[in-house]
Amino acid sequence: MSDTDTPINANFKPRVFSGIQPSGGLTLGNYLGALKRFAMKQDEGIETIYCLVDLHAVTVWQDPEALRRQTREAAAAFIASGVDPQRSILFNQSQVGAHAELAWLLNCVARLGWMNRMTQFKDKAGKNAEKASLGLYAYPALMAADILLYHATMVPVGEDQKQHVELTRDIAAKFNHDFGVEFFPAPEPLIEGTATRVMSLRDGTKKMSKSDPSDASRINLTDDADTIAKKIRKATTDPAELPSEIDGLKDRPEARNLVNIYAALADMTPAQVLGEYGGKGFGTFKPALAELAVEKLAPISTEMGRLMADPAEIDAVLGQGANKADAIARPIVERTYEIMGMVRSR
Ligand code: AQP
Repeated sequence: MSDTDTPINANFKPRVFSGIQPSGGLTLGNYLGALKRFAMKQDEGIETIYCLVDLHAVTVWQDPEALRRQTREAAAAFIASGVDPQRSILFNQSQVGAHAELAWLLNCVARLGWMNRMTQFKDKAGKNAEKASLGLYAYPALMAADILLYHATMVPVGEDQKQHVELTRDIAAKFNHDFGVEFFPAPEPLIEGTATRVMSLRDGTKKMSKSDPSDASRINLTDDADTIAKKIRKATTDPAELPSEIDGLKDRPEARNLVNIYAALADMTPAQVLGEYGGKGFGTFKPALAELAVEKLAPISTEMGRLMADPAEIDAVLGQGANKADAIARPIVERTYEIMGMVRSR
């Protein structure tokens, strides 16, 4: 590779990168906060790169067979949600070795003080941080590598990932400063829409999460119509009617969550939803939400089922995506080695 292949002081072209951990079945939160928006970015004609971040998933223990199945299922969820592997690059992280390589280099740029401020580590490690894996602690530096490896400029994420994208900007800036280059861009977190933080159906103060021990807390993309309707019917709510104005949702996290979910699924604003349902009780609103959720999610779960019937085809898609990702990533990691002073002679 010559020094000129990946120029320093490049003008960075718009490029989207984002990922999802295949650490369980994907949820409505992943769909509204990530997948739906991933497909929209692709449809806007921007170059889009999407990754099933299996190296992130193993920062907590994963059953190997389950991880393989979940990775294929997550790939099916991407495709069923409108991510087209012909127009977006779709692959799983471990098939492109440059992710782990750049992560190591960036581990040496990131500062311990920065990592100590990451709230996701504190949340996930809990009271037993001494027993957490070193990988869980270094997770944000691997995420920085995922993004910077493609010189991505935009990262669509849910609210919970904002701090990690900001850390990525700090790591990029420090690298550029330390080596006197303009090699890495400062990627922007894209946190848009009404569903940037979908909450648990059992507790409106907790994020809906695929690893929540309670299955009733979330809607899985593989849930059938009856299960979706039942979970919405049983969702925790207060006894009051829905207000007519947004202000009336303050201090009512569960009601706000269901209104936001409705708005995001129907492509409406929460104010429009309240315009329709203000003054009505949950006895009316929940069945309407259940019907809407089934209408939007059933085609996705049906398509996922169809795709999952042919795992070899999913693996082929991921392999082709990995080749395309590698073609972008390899020159960038090679250039990073060179900038840092490592001899590259083969
Ligand atoms: N509840 C949510 N609301 C909105 N967006 C969400 N995302 C996740 N949950 C919600 C967004 O989905 C993308 C992928 O996230 P991830 O699976 O890589 O990790 P996570 O954020 O830690 O999601 P989970 O479901 O909570 O995973 P586990 O339980 O394995 O830790 C991100 O853009 C995220 O913001």
